[in-house]
Amino acid sequence: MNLKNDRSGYECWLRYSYIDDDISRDAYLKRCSRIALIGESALIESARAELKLALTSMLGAKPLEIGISEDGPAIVAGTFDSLQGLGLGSFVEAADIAELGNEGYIVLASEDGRVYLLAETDKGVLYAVFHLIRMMQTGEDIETASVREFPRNSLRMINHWDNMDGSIERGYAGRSIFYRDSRFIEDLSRVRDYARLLASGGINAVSINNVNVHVQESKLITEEFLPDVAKVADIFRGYGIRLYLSVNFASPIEIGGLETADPLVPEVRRWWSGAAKEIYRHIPDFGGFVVKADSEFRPGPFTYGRNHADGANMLAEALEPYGGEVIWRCFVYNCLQDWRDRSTDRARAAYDHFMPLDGTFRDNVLLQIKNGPMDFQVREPVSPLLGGLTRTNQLLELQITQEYTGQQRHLCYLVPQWKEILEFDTYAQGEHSTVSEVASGRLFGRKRGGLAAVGNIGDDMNWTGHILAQANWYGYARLTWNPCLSSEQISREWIRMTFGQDMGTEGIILKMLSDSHRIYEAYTAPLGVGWMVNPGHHYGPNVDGYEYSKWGTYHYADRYGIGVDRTVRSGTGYAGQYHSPQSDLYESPERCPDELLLFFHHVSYTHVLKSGKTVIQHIYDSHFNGADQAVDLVAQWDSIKEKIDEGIYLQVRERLLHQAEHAGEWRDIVNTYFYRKSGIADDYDRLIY
Ligand code: GCV
Repeated sequence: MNLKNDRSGYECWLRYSYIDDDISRDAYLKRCSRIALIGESALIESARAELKLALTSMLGAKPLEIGISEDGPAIVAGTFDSLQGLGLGSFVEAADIAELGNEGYIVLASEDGRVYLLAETDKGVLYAVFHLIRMMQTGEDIETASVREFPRNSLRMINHWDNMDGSIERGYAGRSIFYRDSRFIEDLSRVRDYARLLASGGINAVSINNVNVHVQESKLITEEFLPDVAKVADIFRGYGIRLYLSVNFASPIEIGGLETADPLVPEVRRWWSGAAKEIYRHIPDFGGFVVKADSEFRPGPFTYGRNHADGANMLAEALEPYGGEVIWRCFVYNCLQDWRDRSTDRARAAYDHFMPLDGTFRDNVLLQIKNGPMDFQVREPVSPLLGGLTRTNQLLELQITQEYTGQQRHLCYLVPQWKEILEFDTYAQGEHSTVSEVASGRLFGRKRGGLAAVGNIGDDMNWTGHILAQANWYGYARLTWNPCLSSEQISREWIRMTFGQDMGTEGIILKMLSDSHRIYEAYTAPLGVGWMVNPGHHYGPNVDGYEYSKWGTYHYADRYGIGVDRTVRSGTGYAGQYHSPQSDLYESPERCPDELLLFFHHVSYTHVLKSGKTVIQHIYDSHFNGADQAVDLVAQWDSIKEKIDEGIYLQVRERLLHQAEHAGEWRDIVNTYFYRKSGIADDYDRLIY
């Protein structure tokens, strides 16, 4: 792959375009035409290769490698230990070093013309290299650089839902970059580029197979595939990323030949210990297991009358001697519900299952909790389990792949949604108990914690299908490192790194990204009710698609009104799973935020929202406006046509045109459905069928 000349979008935000502006380029050249990297690890090699690639490409001259003892301007990179002789003590205090931890770093411009990239570990040095490159890509001044950075989350993970036949569950950008025809792909160069992109944003963990672990994938932990898994792990290791595997809870039966997978049976425990030993023989720094158990027909401890702590702890015990961990998913609910049964509420399920187990999990278990109680809808409340649990390690699960948010055919920038989630106050320990503090582990003084998200990449040349969906991938990575970054800052970085530094272009793309989630929400399911999609593949409007199904996802629309009563007073009681004052807010139809009204309440179409509109008029207005705004996205993109490489311009345009048309379909189907149900006309007499 010739990265430099490629205009397909393959390079993503590591495009390293030549810096045209002479003044900036000269300023960078002054300090960056010579480099000295100390150390010999794979991580340092990655740092060296990246620095050379970036500098050569951006500055138009290959940097000269010099020895550490040579004087004069240069980039000097290494660990504090390796650079000890350089007398850095004056600007690096021992206390600073401790705070940086083993992934943090310093980027420091000194008076002698050098830029120091310093860290406790080689991994930190690699992150510092990516930071310096980003500064140059975004036009920052490095003359006065004085940066101290460390990640706010210890685990910063991407989950792949890739199957070994090459398919990707909920994948919208081609086939797997890891597997084809039930084997590993031999040429792993794409995996290396993937690792570079991940490391540049600070991702430090990946699981490489679907949580729905089928027959072939169950064998990933066996001798048949471990040598291949180890090769992938080697590549990731060079970029500071630990590899995890999703495992099948019934493995002792399915690949071990035992008669049971009961977690309390000694033979089963021995089997898992043996499996762990074998894995670590191949991959000494193996991260651990991701487990979907007793969920959507996957096997789990319930079969044996055991609970999730029994299951998770058994696996944790097997991994513990090697430093591995178990990431146990909380997406557990009854997926065989009878739609006639109004007393069961899927939204309650995770909390009901896991709260009684709080404090019973081993220290190397993390419970992975989806951001909402249902399933990655465009709007859901935050899961009350986040901040409900206080004595258990937690990991927030997000979805980068756009299963319910337009499947990478619609533009839907998710960083604003993720920011809202991270900033949500759980009140678990009074005010300011944000999800961000809960997930990192800080709120409860826990060492483990962080974020995991389902990846959105495949083997499409541009990785994500929709090039603008690369912003979700980048944005997620940046938020794992620092959840305090604003959506705007992340967007601006991404735009500059991807499209260059033209202010006009930046302004337009920033607006498109920033508005896109609200636009998507406006023309799809209203007021937090969710689920009005075609069953199975989840694309396109179908208001009753899930209404009479077994999945527990209903809106209960009739001719009078719509919504799910989840109040304590008269409904399923779900609102009571939150700490006060959030529980009080959600309990009250008057105080509940408009955008979640139908998630918590069943109201009449004439109910007046805080906005002053009736529910029915809101549905009409938001669908008309949202669809109009989707059309306008095309015009906005067209306005910067001259500034964008033609190939990329056309790829995005094709998606935006589809989105505009499909938004019209959403508008017409949803509006028509509610007009026919309610019999209430639109105040503005617009066309409803
Ligand atoms: C991997 C949703 C998706 C499934 C997915 C599941 C999960 O139900 O539609 O494809 O399965 O979530 O998160 O386990």
